[in-house]
Amino acid sequence: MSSLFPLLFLCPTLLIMGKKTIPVVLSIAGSDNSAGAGIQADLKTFCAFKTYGTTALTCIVAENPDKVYSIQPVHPEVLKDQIQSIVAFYDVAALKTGMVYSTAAIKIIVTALKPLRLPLVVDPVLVSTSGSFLIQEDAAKLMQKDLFPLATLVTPNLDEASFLLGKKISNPAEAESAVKILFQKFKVPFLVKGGHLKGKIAVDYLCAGKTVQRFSAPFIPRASTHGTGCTYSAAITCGLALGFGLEKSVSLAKKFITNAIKDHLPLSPSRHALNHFLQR
Ligand code: PXL
Repeated sequence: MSSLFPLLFLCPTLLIMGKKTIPVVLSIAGSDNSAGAGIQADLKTFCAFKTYGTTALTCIVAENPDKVYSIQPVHPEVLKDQIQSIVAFYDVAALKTGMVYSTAAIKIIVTALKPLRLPLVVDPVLVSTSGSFLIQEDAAKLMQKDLFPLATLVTPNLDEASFLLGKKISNPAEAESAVKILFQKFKVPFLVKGGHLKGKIAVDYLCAGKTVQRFSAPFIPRASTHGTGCTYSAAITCGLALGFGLEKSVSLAKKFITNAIKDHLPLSPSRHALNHFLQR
């Protein structure tokens, strides 16, 4: 016990009775039964970061990486109970939202999260990699008005950033200027993911104040991209839950998503998936 004492003194919040506690994270998102994106991707990422992942389902999507077959929203009262059951029982360290889909879901989420004031990563999911809309039109507006103000970070890809700005982003300079405009417009930190610009390096742009920080990694061509946005935002959520600041959380998550793409899992000779087995 005496040898444990200095450790207990150094990390009082991490150690209870000599055992390290594990941060609890919550994902409020849709189910992707093909398990590359959505809640399934989030849970795999939460495991890789050694956090305890919990979920609140907004909708059930029947899909594979090629095609969305159908979307069934979860009843708003059931969504509300899922969130309440978690926050009433666990000390949630950080959370994320993914596919929210409807205005009814957004209203429930905003009402539940507002009083909690927890670190929140909002992945503004609009369209699937296969090209289907994953949000209703009025919900896309309400998400900006009511959910964005609660965010610690909003993580649009280029298409989502273009939609939020009402202007196409087609080169790195435009992506860098977009992140500044989005930060000024919504007054919360933004990470614009430039991966889809398809140069030799994939650069993401973070603006949380006056300056823009760049996060670069080699662009990996011809690899699975289904679920990269979900995985990336889940990884950032883990960083925040583990006590890292915003920049460090993004840089850890960027490393994780880059490796998950690079070391993708061959499911068959022609199909592959992100590798969530990697440790952060
Ligand atoms: O990658 C976006 C996304 C998010 N959430 C769910 C999805 C998808 C893509 O298909 O199914 C549930």
